[in-house]
Formats: sequence, structure tokens, C-alpha cells
Amino acid sequence: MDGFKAILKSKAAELENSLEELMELKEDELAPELSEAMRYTLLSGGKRIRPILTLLTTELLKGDYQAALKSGSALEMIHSYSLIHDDLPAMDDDQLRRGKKTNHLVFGEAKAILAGDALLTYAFEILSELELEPAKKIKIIKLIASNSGMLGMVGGQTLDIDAEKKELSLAEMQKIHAAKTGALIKASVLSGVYCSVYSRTEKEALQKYAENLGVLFQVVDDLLDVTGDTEKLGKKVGSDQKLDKSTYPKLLGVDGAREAAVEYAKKAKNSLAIFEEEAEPLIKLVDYVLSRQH
Ligand code: GRG
Repeated sequence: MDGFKAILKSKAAELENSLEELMELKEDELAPELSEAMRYTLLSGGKRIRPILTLLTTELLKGDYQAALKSGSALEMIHSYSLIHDDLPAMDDDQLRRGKKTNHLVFGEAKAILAGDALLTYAFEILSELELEPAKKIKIIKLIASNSGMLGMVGGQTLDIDAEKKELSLAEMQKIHAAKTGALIKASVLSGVYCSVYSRTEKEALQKYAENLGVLFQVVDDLLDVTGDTEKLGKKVGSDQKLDKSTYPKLLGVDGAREAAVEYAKKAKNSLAIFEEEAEPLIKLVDYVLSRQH
């Protein structure tokens, strides 16, 4: 295994432990089936890209790693909630996620909605307990709330639903993706910044990195929907095959979308020039996102 793959694996294992511990703190106290539904998606083998971004950013800036681990765990809970709700019949109506039955097919729609709600609210409880100076803690809470809420992920999801069956321009589609997918990725990087001591230049560089990585992530996701492996395609067996949706391959062609992905990867990497070789893990993460197969 090359060095970066080993880093990814060990970070994912740290996060797995952190999420497991956080769930153990609460489960069985009130409604065991609710925690079972929360665990089902939270601990079902996601790539953990968002919290890994928080950890790598914090390491780059030599910040508070424990706070980053907690913030990253909270971000992963929010991501898991969004996936559970996104798969519901009222939204994408998907039957498979990560090769397993979607949450609502196992626990029923009502429990799946509640599991998502509980993951979202638990995330903010965890953030409220961060051992950081109060001003930093509030900054992180506000950052994550605003990027996951009405002007971030939830707003983007709303626009995305409204855009179904509409022909979008590239700019309109990018605006939706920046909110739906990009905002949480930006919040993941900036949480790492706020767990650290940073200069304005460093923050701006990392924000630019995150913005380009967010678009790259979405372009690759769209490409995998067209060309991807069976796991990714397996997710699309629901009633919505997303054929009516505007995607990068639809607007730019598959080759055009691939070129765009390479371009955003380049921009993300170039944003980190000021950090020189210390940014290597974040740079390798760009290549990982560019070449991911699911
Ligand atoms: C329901 C409020 C609400 C929001 C849903 C995240 C989202 C918004 C929808 C998911 C649909 C989708 C395919 C979005 C594109 C990018 C994306 C978020 C992919 C899934 O994230 P990964 O690849 O998943 O990080 P893993 O399984 O690795 O955790």
C-alpha cells in the first residue's frame, strides 16, 4: 500500500472509533431501534472524505487534533443524515446505498426520517462540547450550521429538486452543486482551519482549495453515474434514474466532463502552493477524489 493510502486507512479507522464511541455514549438510553437506524447508515463504510479533510487541514496548520476528530465526526453525522433523507421516497427514492438496502427499506420511512433528524441534532450537541475556546467553538458551530442549512446543503437540495426535468445552464447547475455538495466540503476544510491558529492568507488558500475540490467531487460523482462501477450504478435502481437531470457529462459530454475534472483538480492543488510540501496529503486527496471508482 502506498503511503497516502495508509494515511487514508488510518484516518478512516480513527473516525470509525470516534463515531462508534459517540454512539455508545447515547444508545439504548431511550429508543434502541432509533440508534440502530442511526448506526446502520453512519457506520456502513463511507469514504469519510469530509472528516478526513478536517483532520488533514488541522494537521497542516498544527491545530487541535482532538477537536478536529470531534468536529469531523459531527460533519460525518450530518452527511449521513443527508444521505438517509436523500434516499427517501419523497426525494430520490433509492433502494441501495453503499451496496446495502437504504435506511427506510430496513427501518421504515418514519424511523429513517427520525434517524436523520437525530444524527443532525446529535452533531450539534457534539460540537457544543468541543474543548476549544468559546469564540472558536461558536465559529465552528455557525460555520457548520450555515453550510448545512438553508443557504447550504438543504438549500441546494431544494434547488436540485426544483431543477428536475429542467434544462439548466452550466452556471445554474454549478450554483446548485456549490450549495448541495460543495458547502459541506467547504465546512469540513474550514472546521480544520478553525481548530487551528491561522493567517488570513492560509484561510483563503484553504477555502479556495475546498471550493475547487467540491466542484471536482461533483463532476466525478456525475461521471461515475455514467461510467462508474456496479456499486455506484447499483444505487440507481430506484424509480429515479436521474436521466432528466442536468449533469456535467450531459452538459459537457463525457470527455468534456473529464477535462473539467482535471482542470478543477489542478486549481485545487495550485491553491495550496503557499504551504509547499507540507500540503502533500491534501494534494494527494485531490488525486484520490479524481480517480475514485465509487
Ligand atoms: C436531504 C438535506 C438533504 C440533502 C441531500 C448529500 C445530498 C444532499 C445528496 C446526496 C446525493 C448525491 C449523489 C450528491 C452528490 C455528491 C455526494 C454527496 C455523494 C455522496 O457522498 P460520498 O461519495 O459518500 O462522500 P460516502 O458513501 O463515501 O459517504
